[in-house]
Amino acid sequence: MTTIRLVQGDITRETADAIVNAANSSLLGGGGVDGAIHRRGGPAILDACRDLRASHYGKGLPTGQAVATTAGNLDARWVIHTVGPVWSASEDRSALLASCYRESLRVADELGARTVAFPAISTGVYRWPMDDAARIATETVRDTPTSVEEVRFVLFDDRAYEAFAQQT
Ligand code: AR6
Repeated sequence: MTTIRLVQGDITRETADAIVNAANSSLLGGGGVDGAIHRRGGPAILDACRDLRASHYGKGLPTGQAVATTAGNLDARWVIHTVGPVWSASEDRSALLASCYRESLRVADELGARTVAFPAISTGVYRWPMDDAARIATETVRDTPTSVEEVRFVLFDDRAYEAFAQQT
C-alpha cells in the first residue's frame, strides 16, 4: 500500500529518497521548481543532467518520460526529472501528464526509493489547470503498482493544496 500525503511548501526543503523535478526536455534547468531544485541542489545536478544529455538524450528527454540523477545538496538521494506536457485547450494531453507520474514511480522503484516527493507537474509555466492536474496526479498514483511506500505531493501555495485536498 502506498500512502499519499499532502504538504504545502517548498519541495527543495523536503526530506525524501527521491524528489521529482518538473523539468523541460533540455534537462538543463529553467524557472519554477526546476530553477529552485538546481539552485538549492547545486551544480552536481546540472553536471549529471549534462552527462545524461550526452549519453542518452541528445534530442532531449521526451515529454512524459523520467530519469534520475544525484540530488546534490538536497536532503534526498535522487532527483527524478520528468517533462510534463504544456497545457493545450485543443488537444487532450492527459495521458502524457499521467505518464510523468507513472514513469517517475517506475524509476523510483528501479532505484529502490521508498519515499518520493512530487510537485504539481505542469501547473506553472506549462499552465495546466490545477483541479484537473490534481485529479490526474492522484488517480495515477493510486492506480500505479509500486513499491514506493509514501508519495508526498508538495504544493507550493494554498490553491494547489486545496485542489489536491479535494481529490484525497
Ligand atoms: N516547491 C514546490 N512547488 C513549486 C516550487 C517549489 N520550490 N516552485 C514552484 N512550484 P513549474 P511546469 C510549483 O512552472 O508547469 C520550468 O522552467 C508551481 O507553483 O515549476 O511543469 C521548467 O524548466 C506550480 O504549481 O513547472 C520547464 O521549462 C508547479 O510547481 C517548465 O518550467 C509547477 O510549476 C515546466 O513547467
